[in-house]
Amino acid sequence: MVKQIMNMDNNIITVTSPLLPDLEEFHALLKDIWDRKWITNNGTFHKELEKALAEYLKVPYVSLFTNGTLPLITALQALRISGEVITTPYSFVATTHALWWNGIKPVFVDIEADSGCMDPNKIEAAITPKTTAIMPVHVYGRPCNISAIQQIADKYGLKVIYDAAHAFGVEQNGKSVLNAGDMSTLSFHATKVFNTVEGGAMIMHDAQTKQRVDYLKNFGFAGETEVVAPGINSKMDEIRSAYGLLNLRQVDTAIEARHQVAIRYREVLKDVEGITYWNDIPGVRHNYSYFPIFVDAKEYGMTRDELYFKMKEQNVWGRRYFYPLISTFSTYRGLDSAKPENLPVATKMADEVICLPMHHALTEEDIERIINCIIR
Ligand code: T4K
Repeated sequence: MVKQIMNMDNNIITVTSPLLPDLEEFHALLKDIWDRKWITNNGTFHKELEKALAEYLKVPYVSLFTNGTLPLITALQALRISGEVITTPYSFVATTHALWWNGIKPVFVDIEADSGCMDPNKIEAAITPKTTAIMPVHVYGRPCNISAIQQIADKYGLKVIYDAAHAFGVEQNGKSVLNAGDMSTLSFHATKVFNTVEGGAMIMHDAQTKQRVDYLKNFGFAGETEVVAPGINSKMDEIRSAYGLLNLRQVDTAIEARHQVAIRYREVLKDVEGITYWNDIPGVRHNYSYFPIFVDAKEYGMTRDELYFKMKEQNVWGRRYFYPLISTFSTYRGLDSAKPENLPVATKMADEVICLPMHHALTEEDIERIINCIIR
């Protein structure tokens, strides 16, 4: 309640702001839905959005979901993953929860300091006879070391499921990172570069797998009377599909606006001692979904939390994504792999990070206010 009241204060700059379709255009599509009286279960707009997304994202098949957590849970079901899965502690908690909901033991490995993604050099030591898959995250939309991860997966006969919740539209050397591994999943939550209010998707390589996933997200129904698996209900409805179709038309403009914000931040922050950030990677089409900075308390003269709360006092609401590490939460901290000494890079990153406000609607004035909180 408090949060809601505070959010209405226009003076607050939040970490993100949703990309909203034009209301009149949305109304026109709602009228179509009202006329058709077909409001969910693989309707016209649902089919159109799957097709449009496959084209935009340069991927062969897309299956829409009702959020970004259920495709993770369903991908593990579809590939019949069990036992242990190697994953990263540096993510949103949904990544690891998806394993837990499938009765799978997460095995955490450390991350790379220059990307925040799973460190491929740490994977082999974590493999046991029970390991069946690797679940990395393209965190903040920065691509994982896809080829190194695939080499290990091939050597040990493991599946790879990418949590690509942050990687909408990210490409490396002209190819979508969403084609990597056996499957990738996306989140279309309000806070993402491309949103359908709530929503998500799974990307797969072949029609047969799409068919199976489409059964799984519809209770396992493979026809009117046949149920082939204990599926779940995670279908996207027509209203959010229509909203998504409209947002897809403006997402490139939004990504370019985010890019300009990143350029401004980098121009100024390069001269601030004790604050570091990442540059763009040559050959990568970034989506600028987040702008993490890292605070070296000694050099900067202030801890990350001191800066975070100082910003908050001035109504600049960055976020400490991803602090605390997933491995420190009560569900997971008892695992051997969750020990902080196993995860030194992730522990340090979680202690130093602040994601600065980053969205398409930030004004020059907003950016000045944000920067002025950081430069002393
Ligand atoms: N995997 C990864 C790697 C993920 O990051 C996520 C989700 C998932 C899987 C699961 O996908 P979903 O099942 O969620 O589709 C947010 C999001 O709820 C979550 O989707 C996201 N990752 C995570 C990183 O962040 P919160 O609790 O930090 O969001 P919240 O409500 O505090 O919003 C942040 C700011 O955004 C607000 O201060 C203001 C702004 N905002 C937010 C909403 C919801 C708006 O301006 N309007 C809005 O409607 O979790």
